[in-house]
Amino acid sequence: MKIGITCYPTYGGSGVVATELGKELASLGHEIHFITYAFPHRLTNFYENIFYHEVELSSYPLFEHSLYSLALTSKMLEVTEYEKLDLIHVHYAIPHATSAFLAKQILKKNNADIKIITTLHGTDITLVGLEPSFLPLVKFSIEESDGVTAVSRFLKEKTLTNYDINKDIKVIYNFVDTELFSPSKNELFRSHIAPNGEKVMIHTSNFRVVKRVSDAIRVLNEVKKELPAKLVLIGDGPDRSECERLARELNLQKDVLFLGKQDGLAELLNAADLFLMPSQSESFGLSALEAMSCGLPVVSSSVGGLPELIRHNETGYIAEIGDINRMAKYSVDLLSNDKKYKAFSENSRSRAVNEFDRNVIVPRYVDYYGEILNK
Ligand code: GMT
Repeated sequence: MKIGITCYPTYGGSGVVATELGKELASLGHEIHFITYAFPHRLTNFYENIFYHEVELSSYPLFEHSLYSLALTSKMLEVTEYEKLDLIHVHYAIPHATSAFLAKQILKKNNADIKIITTLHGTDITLVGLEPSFLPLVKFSIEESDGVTAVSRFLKEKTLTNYDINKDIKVIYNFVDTELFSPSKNELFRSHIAPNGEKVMIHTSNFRVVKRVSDAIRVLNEVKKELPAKLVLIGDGPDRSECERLARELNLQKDVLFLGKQDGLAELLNAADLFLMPSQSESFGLSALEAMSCGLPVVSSSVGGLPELIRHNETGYIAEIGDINRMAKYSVDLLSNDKKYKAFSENSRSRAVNEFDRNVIVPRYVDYYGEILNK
């Protein structure tokens, strides 16, 4: 198949899923064309059958604001016509699904066709898409897509009810490369961050308010009352300064390590014991899956699709959103009981390998493409 992929190419789970999917599809022999405004950051090597088409933004003086959605449509049209694409798979509804719809209409006028598949990832449905000005547009773009997938049952249900949509939405969970994200203790980094044998908790995110990173810091504060511990925070974003302020206020500046944006995530996860995900909204939780694949149990909030990923009392623990004391109690419970910790760690790894490995999930996308193309 010849497949166009559009996504947000820089940091963020939807871009990671889209790029890793493109790499997997290419390794299965499909021809992949990324149509985005920047080079996807997870495309680290040269791949024979992966092509990149940059969406160019014109800077005509009259256009005070960038016309990205229209520029994207134009690029989709150009690539579809010249590369003879079979389908375009857009990740994150806004504005990608709308741009793709427009491209499809223009192609129709020229007696050509393209199938559009939209994957819903999270805040495109639960936050931004619900803004009154966007809602009708998002609803329309979903309804007009030839195929729609959602990354959890939770997100599918939210879409159907919040947008009053009557459409078949296929749930395809996030996936992970369990060979890359595999347990392999990183003693060197660990000795650097926890020189006195402290337990290490870790969290990675884009530091948006919905991630509630400050809860992770408060959890550390409680855990430290029971055992020596450190917290590693990876990523950057709008809430980081507030988190740094909180760490100072709680006198935790030596115990919370802000590492900023990092590559080599698997190595960093392997220097930690436990992953914290206290989010306010999380349609799946890709970063928690990557941690589980490295054998880290997860302590999370009970929101969104997290209960579809994390098995309470088996691969980790789930607490009410904002319930710092309970999250801390669960963390201490795991970090102070070697036998229990080992069992949870093995369960996490097995669940990642058996249920969410790339070889389990990617064929579901391929089958779905076939289904939509044959419709
Ligand atoms: O929806 C977002 O906030 C953006 C998106 C991203 O690009 O980071 O994240 C979502 O997509 C991921 C991949 O499918 C999911 O694993 C995340 O749970 C989801 N984030 C939220 O729902 C907050």
